Amino acid sequence: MRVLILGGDGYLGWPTAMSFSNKGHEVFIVDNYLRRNLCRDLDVEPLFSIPNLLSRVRIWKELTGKEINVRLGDCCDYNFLTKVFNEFKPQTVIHYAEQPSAPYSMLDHNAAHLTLLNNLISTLNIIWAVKENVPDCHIIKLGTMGEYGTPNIDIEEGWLEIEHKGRKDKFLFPRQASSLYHTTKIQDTDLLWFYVRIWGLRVTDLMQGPVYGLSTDETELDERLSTFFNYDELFGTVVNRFIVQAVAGYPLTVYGKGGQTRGYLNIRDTIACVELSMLNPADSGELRIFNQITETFTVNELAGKVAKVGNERGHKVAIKSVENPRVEQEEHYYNPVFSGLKELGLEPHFLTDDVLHSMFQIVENHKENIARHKIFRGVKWKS
Ligand code: USQ
Repeated sequence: MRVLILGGDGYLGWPTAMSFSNKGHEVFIVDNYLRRNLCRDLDVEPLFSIPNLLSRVRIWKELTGKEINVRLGDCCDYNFLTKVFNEFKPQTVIHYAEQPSAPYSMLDHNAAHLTLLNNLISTLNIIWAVKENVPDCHIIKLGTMGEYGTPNIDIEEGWLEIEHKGRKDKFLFPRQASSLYHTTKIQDTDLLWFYVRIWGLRVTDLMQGPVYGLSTDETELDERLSTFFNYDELFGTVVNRFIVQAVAGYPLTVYGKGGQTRGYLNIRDTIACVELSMLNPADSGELRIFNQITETFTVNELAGKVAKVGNERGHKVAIKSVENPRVEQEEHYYNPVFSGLKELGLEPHFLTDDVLHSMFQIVENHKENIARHKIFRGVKWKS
């Protein structure tokens, strides 16, 4: 497959690029360092520094003999993007090129503006670049389980059949996000669905839950191939944050009552899900939606798991409920369907004690880099 990975420098993009290159796919990456620049500007750099993208692909080639092509540029720049599509003629494009943080999107007006523009214009440009250059190209879009919110009914995989006044139809499952970032993902889905209906594009929307982990087969080849590991409130996801907090002797920051339930997955499974979607593309004129999670936990359950393993390793782990800076339900029903990717062949990696121990080991190796002031800044959803 010729696969174009937009946002290929990111937490998920870089491990995906290496994995696909390793499997013999022809990989082309685009990135504009948005995430790196935001982290630097906001003083929330990851746990350890990462070579720039050009160095990463050089190291990858030295170690494996395999080539990953890179173009540095902005997906919101249509002239740049359409040229990349025209030059590379991808069979699959994977869209990771979004501002991915809910707390960042709620920081201030500038952050809200950047999130909305970046996420929607990049999606619009990809749709047009596909239509104008490679209309048969399969678009794989990273969506989020947060689009659904926490409804008091089971969450289906993307669609819902409704019977109303004796008639039936199928609609996108109701969306009700709880951050501006998550709202932009809903708007992405709407854009894609519109153009699927009008132009017959082939699209897979992956509704992903919070991802944890930092090891894949390829990152383990050499430390310089590691992915970003953020533990700050803006760009760190909750499991990664809790492990760093445990190592730093910082009480685990459970927001509010801690009954918030989400579907989680290992970074290895993100890559597997994207690959399965790529190898089994959506049909032309189809918006196919999968819920990309492997198991569900409350925040309290996650804190308990991390504390148990941390204590076994000699850390004295405390758990503390802090006032919830977000507006979200803290106790709620949560029962999502997530069978589609398993039917395609996904074999999940679960959040076992062994997985937590190996994450602890890597974080302990970089313990001296943990900056306590980065852990909590309390970005409030409403002041
Ligand atoms: N939480 C805490 N304490 C913390 C951090 C988070 O209790 O220190 C809670 C949050 O309030 C939330 C849950 O843990 O209820 C998950 O938070 P998160 O920061 O791990 O994840 P979230 O902000 O929802 O966003 C992350 C990714 C995003 C992705 C999303 C999937 O940053 O890109 O789309 O997970 S989902 O949450 O399913 O929408």
